[in-house]
Amino acid sequence: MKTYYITTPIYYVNDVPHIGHAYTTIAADVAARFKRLAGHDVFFLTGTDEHGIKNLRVAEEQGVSPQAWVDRIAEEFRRLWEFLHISNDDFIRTSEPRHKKVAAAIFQRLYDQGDIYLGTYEGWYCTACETFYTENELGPDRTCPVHTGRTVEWLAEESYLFRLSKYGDWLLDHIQTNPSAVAPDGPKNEVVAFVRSGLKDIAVSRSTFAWGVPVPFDARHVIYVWIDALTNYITAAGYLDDPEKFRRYWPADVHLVGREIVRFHAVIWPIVLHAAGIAVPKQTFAHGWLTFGGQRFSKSLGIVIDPAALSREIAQESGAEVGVAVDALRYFLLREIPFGSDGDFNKPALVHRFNADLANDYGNLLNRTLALVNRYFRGQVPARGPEEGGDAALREVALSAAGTVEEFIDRLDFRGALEAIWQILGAANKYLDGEAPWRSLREGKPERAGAILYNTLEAFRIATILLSPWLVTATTRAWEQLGIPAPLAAQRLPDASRWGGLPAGTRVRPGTPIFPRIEQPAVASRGSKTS
Ligand code: ME8
Repeated sequence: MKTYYITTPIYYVNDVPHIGHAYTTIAADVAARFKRLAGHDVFFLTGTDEHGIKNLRVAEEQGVSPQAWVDRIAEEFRRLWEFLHISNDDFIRTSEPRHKKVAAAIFQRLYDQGDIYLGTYEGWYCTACETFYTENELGPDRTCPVHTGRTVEWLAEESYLFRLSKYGDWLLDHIQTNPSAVAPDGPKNEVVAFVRSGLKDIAVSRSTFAWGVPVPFDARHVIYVWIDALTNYITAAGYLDDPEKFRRYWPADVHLVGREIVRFHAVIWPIVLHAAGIAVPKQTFAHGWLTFGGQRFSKSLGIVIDPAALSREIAQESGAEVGVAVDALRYFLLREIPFGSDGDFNKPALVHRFNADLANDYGNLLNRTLALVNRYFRGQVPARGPEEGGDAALREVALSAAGTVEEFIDRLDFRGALEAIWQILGAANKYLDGEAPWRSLREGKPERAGAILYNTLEAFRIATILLSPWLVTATTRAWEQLGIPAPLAAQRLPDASRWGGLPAGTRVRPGTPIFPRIEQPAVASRGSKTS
């Protein structure tokens, strides 16, 4: 069985999660669910990055111990992921013993072989990024290049340094021979240019605070939070504790990250692994940045979107169940913004997608078809009948579109995948309108009417299986209404690649609309900006 190991960044616990964190995690979840559907043995990892000055300072501000603080916020992340239907197989916290052991072992190994040495590090440090910058990387007035307006601090301290400089040529060669090691092209070119400009050794320990993994051979230092954090990906895969598991899942297929942390993942991390004699991940994929009104999410500016509150709001405005509203958010984020590009979050655009795509194209297709089956066929799926009219064309569109979805997912092109599924729904809606089973009924041709309803439902069945990674609750409800006895969770990709899988005679169970329309004036405007 093929394996698929996908990760999200482990998030800092300096604050509660927001929609930016949810964006990455939902994307990883959809890929993980799709790969399970495709029959892969999937390992999907997320977690929290709990050490370092950034987390420590917040705990101090709150007047609690760092451990108490990180326990509290890690729990918030866990709860949010459950609410958003995230199907992670593990949740790693860097304060766990299993992880500290691995971080220390890697550090020791690099030290033993001479790749880590004691020196002094001086430079401009941004505590929000937990990273040093050179003078010419800084913004105006010595501010952080990532955190606009934030002043950096000059730090000079005794520190262990890692010989990053030794491995630049190896990395360039690695990226050249593995063209998909970093994707998409923008971040990849940025990484290559950065490595070409010459890598400097980096500080990999801190000695001015103690909230971290102690350097195993020098208790005055803790391991730099980024080295600590990156090793989470091998800890959870069983690096020290479970060699069999590690062989099975490592190297990871994809590290999904936001663009601002691509250098850590695509420069430092592969070099650390390579130096330590461990295989490097197959790909780091950097997606775009989500903004609101063109601005970064920022608590101080009052720009925060809580995905749980937003989902509840959508549920209330539409009358849909909360799980279905969560599905709409999952769908919207991955449909509206091409994955890899930046995009602005916009509620009217979400409402528009909810009504046009989910309520109309998907939900209403089911409602109107099942209503006819109920009324004219005693609630039982009619026989398929011989192919005529637009039948073969619908079948061909559905099967050929279904056949492309996995390739889109392999490229993390979620929008492309959804557009392919929408070709099926678009064709089915057009088919139902064009073939007009109500006309066949009027003309006294109930078999033909039955065949048209069969084909429509069959296209709907295929779309439902394919959509299940995005619309976790809604597709389950749709499947219940279709009445197919085998559970949706037991369906695999081949079930969406054959025509005729819907058993004639199945007793359908029409229910209330899964996506009731959101009635509000705002739906007319569609200002979502993508770039
Ligand atoms: O960087 N748009 O943690 P972090 C898109 N602990 N994605 C966003 C986003 C936004 N506005 N805001 C956050 C760290 N993200 C480190 C990672 S990994 C070994 C250590 C997502 O809490 C995106 O994935 O700052 C980004 O890279 C990540 O959250 C940063 O989370």
